[in-house]
Amino acid sequence: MILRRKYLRKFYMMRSDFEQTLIPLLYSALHHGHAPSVEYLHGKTIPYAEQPQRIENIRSALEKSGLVNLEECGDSVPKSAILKAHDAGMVEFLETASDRLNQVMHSDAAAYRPSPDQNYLYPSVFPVRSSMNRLRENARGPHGFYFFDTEAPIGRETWKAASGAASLAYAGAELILSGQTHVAYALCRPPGHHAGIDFMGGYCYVNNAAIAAHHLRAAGKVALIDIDYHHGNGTQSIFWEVPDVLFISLHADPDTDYPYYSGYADETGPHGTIINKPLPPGTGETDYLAAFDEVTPSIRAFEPRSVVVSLGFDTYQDDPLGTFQLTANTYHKIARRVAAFKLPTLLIQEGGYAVESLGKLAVSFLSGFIVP
Ligand code: Q9C
Ligand code: ZN
Repeated sequence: MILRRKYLRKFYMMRSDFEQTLIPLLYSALHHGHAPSVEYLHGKTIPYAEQPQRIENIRSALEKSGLVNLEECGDSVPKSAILKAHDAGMVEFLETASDRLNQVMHSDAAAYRPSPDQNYLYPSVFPVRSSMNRLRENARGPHGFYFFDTEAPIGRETWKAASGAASLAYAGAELILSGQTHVAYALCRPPGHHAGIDFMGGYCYVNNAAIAAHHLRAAGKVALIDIDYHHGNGTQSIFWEVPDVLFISLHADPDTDYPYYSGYADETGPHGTIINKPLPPGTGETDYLAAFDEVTPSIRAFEPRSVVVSLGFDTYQDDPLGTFQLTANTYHKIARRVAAFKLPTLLIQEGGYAVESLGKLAVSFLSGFIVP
């Protein structure tokens, strides 16, 4: 990202109380290259919920709100920063599968494609690592090795989009490390929190929040607060053994909700730096904020030097994937709580599928960081 000095002087003059006038909004048009049309549910195809318009609606609402200053970024994340969060084999698989899509879609390619006009590779057979763990270089299997579900199809531009999203997260961390801002919002798409060390799924390929948090470790301990509706299983895997990153996730109970096989309260990690708060289906504002307030003392006690928020809006009452009943105003209240830490804070876009409402939810959230 290129920072213009004039612009920095103009917009990022810090106020002593850690609040500021305009929040940098990091955006890249690269996300448009990644747009699968369908996902699979119970043997049928349904429209792919994670669509480009999500980000465009958030961007236009925030621009109209006057809360942000848009900063367009290119694909600038160093490979070494991605490799702090991910297995090199997985990253190479993603990159080369995107580059060589027609070749990897071999003779039974049709079996992996929803329709002939959709050039996306859908994985279909997944190894249980303990007993199925061979991936030979020339293997022409069903592309499932690095996946845990069918919901992260790979198209020709998927790597570019994912790497573009990671670039926004990385650029946001850079802005914070350089002291030029105390709050930044990275409009990442595709999202990242289901992408783990060596697995992808749930619309996620590269873990944007984890890449940012790894970078922010340079300035000290990091608290990564995941408020997406779904458990951040990928982020949890990446920081499981990392003692200077506290991972806190509030999400729908895995007994009833995706990703089902992680996110229980007894998953605390070898250093006690993982905090999972599973919440029952239908959770509303009062119970949600009470759960948030319960984890606040642990966050303060950890004494982080910065905060990353995995910001999903699929906890909204009208979200088609979630069951929670948060209102637009709830996001303002959550943001006030995050702002109250008075720490440099990087917001990373995760899920949220009530496409027409996302703009107002983002405006409500960001308004919590602005002094009235
Ligand atoms: N029947 C994010 O919000 N669909 N990913 C679950 C279960 C996958 C959500 C369908 C939801 C993934 C970033
Ligand atoms: Zn989600």
